Amino acid sequence: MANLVDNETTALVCCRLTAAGRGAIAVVEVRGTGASRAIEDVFRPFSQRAYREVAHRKLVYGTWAPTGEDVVVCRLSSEHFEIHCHGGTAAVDSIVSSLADRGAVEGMPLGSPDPTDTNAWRDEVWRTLPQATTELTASLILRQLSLLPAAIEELHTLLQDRQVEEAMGSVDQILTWSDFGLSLTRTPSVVLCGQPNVGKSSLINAIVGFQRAIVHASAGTTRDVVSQRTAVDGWPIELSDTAGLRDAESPIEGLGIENAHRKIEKARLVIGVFDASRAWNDRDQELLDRLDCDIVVHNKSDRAASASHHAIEKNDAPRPAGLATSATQNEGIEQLVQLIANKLVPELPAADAAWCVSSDAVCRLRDVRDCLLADRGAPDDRCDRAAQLLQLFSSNKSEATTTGDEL
Ligand SMILES: Nc1nc2c(ncn2[C@@H]2O[C@H](COP(=O)(O)OP(=O)(O)O)[C@@H](O)[C@H]2O)c(=O)[nH]1
Ligand SMILES: [Mg+2]
Repeated sequence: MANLVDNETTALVCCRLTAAGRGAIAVVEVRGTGASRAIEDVFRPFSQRAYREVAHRKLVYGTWAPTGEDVVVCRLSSEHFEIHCHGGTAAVDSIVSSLADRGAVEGMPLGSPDPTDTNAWRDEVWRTLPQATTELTASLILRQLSLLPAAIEELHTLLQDRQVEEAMGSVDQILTWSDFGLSLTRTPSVVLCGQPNVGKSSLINAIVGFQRAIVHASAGTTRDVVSQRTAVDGWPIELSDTAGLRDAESPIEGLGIENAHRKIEKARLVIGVFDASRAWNDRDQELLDRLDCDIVVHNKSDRAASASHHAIEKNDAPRPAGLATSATQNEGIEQLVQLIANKLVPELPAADAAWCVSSDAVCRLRDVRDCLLADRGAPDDRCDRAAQLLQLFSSNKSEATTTGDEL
């Protein structure tokens, strides 16, 4: 993080450095002339020492007087601070509001693009950035800081030159990857399901690397949906373990199975887990047919040899294709992680492709597209209207709620 130059008079600005409600801890930055006075006014260090005596870059634990919240404050330079507080939106809102009471205006973080050079398309990207939860998604969003405004500028030139077809092509190109862009700030749900005791909880634990879900040899151990946010190959996911799908033996287990079905219905990716240590049976087949799995996993592969031998002897139905894993031996887990990542993001946009990362920007471009497509008016007029629409968003986003029809 860049520092402010001491003794330079600058506007008092505060900003939220972390995405709303995403983490356990949130960070608010305050900088500019008067920042130290504002902090000293509201921050009470537990050490009882006056805050102005604390050395730069030292973390100081104390109370935010207006709310009584515990916070940690770090002075980065004379008039530049970071306040680390509870991650919930209420704590952040109250800190921002008490800073506003002391004259701070909410702005962009230090190091963000030049605030005098306003560009709504770039600012949208910048504002979306804190919502990225992994380095990979953040770096992909960051790329659009320059690519999207450049593509919009090119589009604007095409519209001014009244090249309808080319402008249309350019809009479509940006919109093509915009669903991907929007997905970078979302966390898709990936659900593991299957019969009891096949190793679903063990697989979840092997993937996340710690004992998130209870594992036990008795069937019906997992009764509720147990979820954990993690990342596969850099892509954020919410991984959920579910109750084993069978005829419930108790009302509580029945409720867990209902929850599992609800979770499966809403999931972006469903992983069906089967037991490779047993022969493939009718119940497995019935579940496979019912679940519409994106990935089929045959777990307990460490004990698969005896099962296949048994199957040949008994002439059992052949096991369908799927990934062999052993949660207890940690085999096939990396391949499973890779497979999840490939299913979620089968293709990446070209490194120089421009796309939107916020729904506001997508809506605006769709308006521009509708404007160009309109079957009324001469092509030149449509271009002019579309250019105006683009300009409205670019110059003042808040005014840009008018539709193409209103222009
Ligand atoms: N041999 C072997 N046992 C496993 C494997 N995965 C899980 N188990 C065992 O199978 C039992 C049920 O596992 P659990 O993860 O609770 O299954 P769930 O009911 O599907 O969640 C436990 O005793 C686990 O130790 C595996 O890959 N190999
Ligand atoms: Mg379980």
